Amino acid sequence: MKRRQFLRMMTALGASSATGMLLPKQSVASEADLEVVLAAVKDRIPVLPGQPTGVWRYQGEVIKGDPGQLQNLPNSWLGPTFRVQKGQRVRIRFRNRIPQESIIHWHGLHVAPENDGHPRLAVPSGEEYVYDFTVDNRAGSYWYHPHPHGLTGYQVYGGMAGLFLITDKEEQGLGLPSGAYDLPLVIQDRSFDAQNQLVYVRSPMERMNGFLGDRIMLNGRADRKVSVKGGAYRLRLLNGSNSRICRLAWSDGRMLQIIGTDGGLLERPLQVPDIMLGPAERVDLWADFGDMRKDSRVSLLSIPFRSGGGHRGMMGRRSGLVLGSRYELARFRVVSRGTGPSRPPEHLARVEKLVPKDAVNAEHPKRFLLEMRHMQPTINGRTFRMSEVAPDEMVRLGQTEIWEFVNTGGMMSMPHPMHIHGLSFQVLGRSGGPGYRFLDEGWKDSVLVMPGERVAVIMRFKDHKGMYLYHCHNLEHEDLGMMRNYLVRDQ
Ligand SMILES: [Cu+2]
Repeated sequence: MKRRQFLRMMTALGASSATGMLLPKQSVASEADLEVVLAAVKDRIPVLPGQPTGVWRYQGEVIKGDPGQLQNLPNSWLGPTFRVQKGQRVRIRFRNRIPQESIIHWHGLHVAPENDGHPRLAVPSGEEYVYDFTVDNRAGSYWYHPHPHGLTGYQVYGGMAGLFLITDKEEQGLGLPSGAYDLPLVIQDRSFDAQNQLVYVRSPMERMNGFLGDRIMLNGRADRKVSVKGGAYRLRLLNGSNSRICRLAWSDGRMLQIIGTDGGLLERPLQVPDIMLGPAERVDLWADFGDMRKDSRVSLLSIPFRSGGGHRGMMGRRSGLVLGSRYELARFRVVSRGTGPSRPPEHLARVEKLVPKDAVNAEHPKRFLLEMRHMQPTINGRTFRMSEVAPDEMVRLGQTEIWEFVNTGGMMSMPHPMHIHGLSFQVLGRSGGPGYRFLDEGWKDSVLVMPGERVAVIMRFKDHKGMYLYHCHNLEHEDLGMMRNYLVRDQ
C-alpha cells in the first residue's frame, strides 16, 4: 500500500469512527437510490453587469441514480436543487474544497444526528463527509446549508445553500402544478462593492442586529423578473436571507393562496392578504396567472411592518433596503394567453394534529427566554458550547413536549426566527406580539418570534436518539452563539 493511500484510508477510518458510520471510502455496491457528490467550491459567476462575483457554492454530480433528481441552476450561486421521493435512500458525499471547515445541515429533515450537520462534525478543507439516510419527511420544500460554528452566516452569505424538494404519493395524487409550473423562488439579500464583490458584516453593530443587504436577489441572481405562462403555478418561496424578514403580499391586492409551509402541504388552502416570512421559513403559494392578459405584470412585494425594539431603529439604516419598508421581491410577466382562472384542490393533505394533552409537560411547558445581554443574544441566558446540554435541554425518545419561546422585549429586543433541528413541530399559539399574520400553519421547523412575543410549539421526539440543535436562524445571532444543543435520550 502506498503511503498516500494509507493516509487516505486512515482519514476515512477516523471520519467513520467519529460519526459512527462504517462506510467504505469507495462504495463498490452502494445501496442508495441516489448517490451524489456535493462539493463546496470557490467560484466566480456573472451576477451584475461587469466583473464576475466571487462566491462559495455547492456543485453537485449524480454518481448513482437518476441524473434528473439533481437540477443545476445556471448563472446562480445556489447549489443544485434535489428532487427526491419519500422513502428513497440517498448518499451524499460532501467534499469540502473551500478554505474553511464546513458541514452541511439538511434543514427540516428528520434524520439521525450523524446526518444532521452538527458543528462538531465539521470537516476541514480538503476532507469529505458522507451522509447516508432514507428520506422520511412528508412532501415539502426543504433546503440545505452549511453549519460550522461561527462561520455559518459567512458561508451561507457567500452562496452556500440549495433546495431539497421532497415529493410523496399523497402529493402526487393531487395533480398540483408541476414541471415548469412548479417554481422555486429563493429570496436573499446581498450587498456588493464597486467591483461587484459581496460585502458582509462591517461592524459589531451589524453583527449584533443581523446583516441586511441592500438589494434583493432571486434564486441566486440579480434578475428578479420571472416569465410565466397564463396558468396556475406552485411557487415555493424560501426566505434564504441571513436576517431579513419579509411581509409577503401581491402588488395588485389579490389574496395569497397558501398551500404549504415548512414541512409540506396544509390540509386546506389558506387565503390571507399578507404573511410574515422569517429567515429559513418556506411558504408554498398557489399563484393563478390564468385570468391575466398577455404581457401584464404582477409583483410579490414585502410590505411595511414594524420589527420593534432596537431592531427597528437600527436595522437597515445603512442599507438601501430598510427592514419593514416596501419593496419588490419578484416581478412576474405573463408571456402567453391565459387558460382561465383556476383554484387549488379544496383538500390538500392529511395533517396529523399534535395536541397539548399528548405532551408530557402540558402543565409546565419548557420556557426558553430569548434575550440580548450586553450585546450578546442568549437563550435562557446561555450561549452555545459544542457538547453542552443543560437539564432542561434533555428530552426522552418517543415523548411529546411543549416548548415556549419568549422574546423578552424591551429597548434592545429583536425578532428571533427560531429553528429546531431533526424534526417538524406545530405552533400552538402566540401572544404579546405585533399581531401580524405569521406562518403558523401545518408542520414547521422554523418560527418567527417577534419582540415581546411568546410562541408555544409542540413536537414529538421520535426515531432518533442523540444530540441536535435549536437556535436562532438570524445567522449572525446563531454565529454569536444564540444556539444550544438538546439531547434525545432513551425512554
Ligand atoms: Cu436571533
